[in-house]
Amino acid sequence: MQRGSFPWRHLLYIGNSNPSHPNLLEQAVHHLPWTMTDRTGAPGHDESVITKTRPKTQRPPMYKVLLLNDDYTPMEFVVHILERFFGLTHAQAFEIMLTVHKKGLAVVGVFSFEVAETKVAQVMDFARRHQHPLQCTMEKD
Ligand code: TYC
Repeated sequence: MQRGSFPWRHLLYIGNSNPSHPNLLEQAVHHLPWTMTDRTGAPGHDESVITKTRPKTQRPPMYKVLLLNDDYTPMEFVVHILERFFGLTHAQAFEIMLTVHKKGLAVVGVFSFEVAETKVAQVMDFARRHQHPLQCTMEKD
């Protein structure tokens, strides 16, 4: 684009960076003791202070949802709960139910606090409404 032939030629000129013809912006910057990003030598500048920041993102704490064994809740009821509230296939649900039955408890899933809390409440409420003593709890991962 020919810069000389437009009313906004000065803007174009400032933005142009031809090494053999330093543009207006470069010339102006050379008269400054520092730029906006380089404040070396500026009042208040202290080279002994570490100014680099490390962006630190924290992952939310996670919670295990545990299912406990008892002698009375029917196996198929537990399998149904695992399918319904934890999105497990019948085979996965059956396997976890058997683990609880044999070992006394099992981790059903790991979730954020709010999701774990909701799952525990759903299981406990469903079991209570069907008059089964099934217990479900959560603990920090
Ligand atoms: N132990 C129960 C029974 O023999 C089955 C059962 C499995 C109950 C898992 C609770 O979380 C449980 N009928």
